[in-house]
Amino acid sequence: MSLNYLDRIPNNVDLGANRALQRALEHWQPEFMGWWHDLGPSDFQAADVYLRTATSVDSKGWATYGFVRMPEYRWGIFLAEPETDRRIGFGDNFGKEVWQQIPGEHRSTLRRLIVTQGDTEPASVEQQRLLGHTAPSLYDLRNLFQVNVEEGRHLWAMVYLLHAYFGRDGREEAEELLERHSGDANKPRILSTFNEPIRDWLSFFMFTYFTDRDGKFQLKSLAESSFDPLSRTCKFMLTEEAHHMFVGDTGISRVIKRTLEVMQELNTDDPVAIRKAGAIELPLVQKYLNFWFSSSLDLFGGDSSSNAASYFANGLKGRPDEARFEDHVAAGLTFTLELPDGQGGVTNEVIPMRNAINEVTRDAYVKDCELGMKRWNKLIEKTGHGFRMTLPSTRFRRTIGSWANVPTDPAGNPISREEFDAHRDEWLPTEGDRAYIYSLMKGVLERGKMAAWIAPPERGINNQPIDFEYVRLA
Ligand code: BYC
Repeated sequence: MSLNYLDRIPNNVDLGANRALQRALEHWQPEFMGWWHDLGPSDFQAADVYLRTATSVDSKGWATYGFVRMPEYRWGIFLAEPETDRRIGFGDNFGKEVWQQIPGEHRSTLRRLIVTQGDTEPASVEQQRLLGHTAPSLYDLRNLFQVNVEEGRHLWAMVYLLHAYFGRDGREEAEELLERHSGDANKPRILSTFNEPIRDWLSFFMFTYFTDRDGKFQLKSLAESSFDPLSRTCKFMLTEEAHHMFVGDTGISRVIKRTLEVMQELNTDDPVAIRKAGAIELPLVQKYLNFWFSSSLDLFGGDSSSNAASYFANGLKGRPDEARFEDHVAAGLTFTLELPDGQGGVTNEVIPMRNAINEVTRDAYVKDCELGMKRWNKLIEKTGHGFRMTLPSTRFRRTIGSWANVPTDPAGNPISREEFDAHRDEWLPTEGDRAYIYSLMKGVLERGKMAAWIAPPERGINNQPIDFEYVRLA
């Protein structure tokens, strides 16, 4: 299924055959470009960036690399290949044919899910828009822009669905996706994490590790949808998403690696000495991790959710990798939640499995997050230092679900508000910590150079050397 790059909007959905849809999307295109210009990466629009562009939806060899100016990136509509005789994989309609059109009774719910997904994509670009100026190297600058253009493409993916399947309402929602803005007091983005500012690269790496990984799990759940165009759209988005998490994973590894080098050179783990040498002490990396992990956990919604139960029952949104479960109907199953008992303790509550789908997804996410800890701790272990990176408990610093606003320590033990406040600065970045991280953020945009707070990557992009001129500044 080849991608048509001759059309104004590249696509593999035979857009040219549906003139009305094509016209509507061509009308939205300049609005998107206006948004990109105003709220996309600040400056660098005239720079030539070594970007990958999708050329096929096959998982092998699906992209080419070349120098592109960001405004000339070909944002397009690409769906994974249709699966022959695909059947509904879960819920009350298990085994029936998937839908190529939306059943009327599910229209508003599906629209809401697609809008929520779509809203996060431009939000992340807005959050990251100033980072280019403080990139630690040209390699990192290129990765930032790769992530940004692809989040822009993911917005296109959702806007296509809105335009193609939701008529006038969908077109209005597509406009509003460009009208809400991250952190805007009057028109904020829908989900909490996407209104958090990202002013430094440590936060960027944490965001791409933890928040993009929520994206992975949400897309996996939506890829199970009975609404086949949504499923195919999300499948291809997942192919692109992998690089974003790679940026986070390797970014955090490189920060830790550099800190370990400094600790070895100075033979100390004294934060003052490490900061003096311009690196980031490991407990501070842990505080940033605590912040972004807990914020990203909220993105899975409440632990007991009737919304999630009805998405599942109706086949709109499943569990990630539904095939790995034995019972795809999950009607009689239960799940045991650990809840605060309101008196400083913990109590168990058994709820129907379908109501616990958000929790099941969150559990899978937490397991995936743990893989990074293992890798990073291996790096630390090798140098003989005793510090270990750990994921805080899923109860820690939550604002959504049963543990919302229940003070706990990072291990998840309920504590008093006073105790939490007394320890807060040990667990989460302080203003002073943020100011220190911010003081390190000075753009290093000379070819082959790297900021002192981060180690070089192990390899370059697409077999290019690390000191390749990944961005040719104008
Ligand atoms: N902030 O039943 P509940 C990505 C709302 S990231 C604010 O507990 P439900 C990306 C909820 O909307 C992936 N509000 O939860 C990453 C509901 O509101 P209403 C994005 C929140 O509905 C990096 C109420 O609380 N994709 O792709 O089961 C860069 C009660 O809801 C939050 C999706 O999220 C929150 N954190 O699940 C770029 C997939 N959490 O209805 C991109 C689509 C919950 O009472 N979205 N609420 O007004 C969904 O599947 C669901 O909407 C959620 C919530 C999983 C988010």
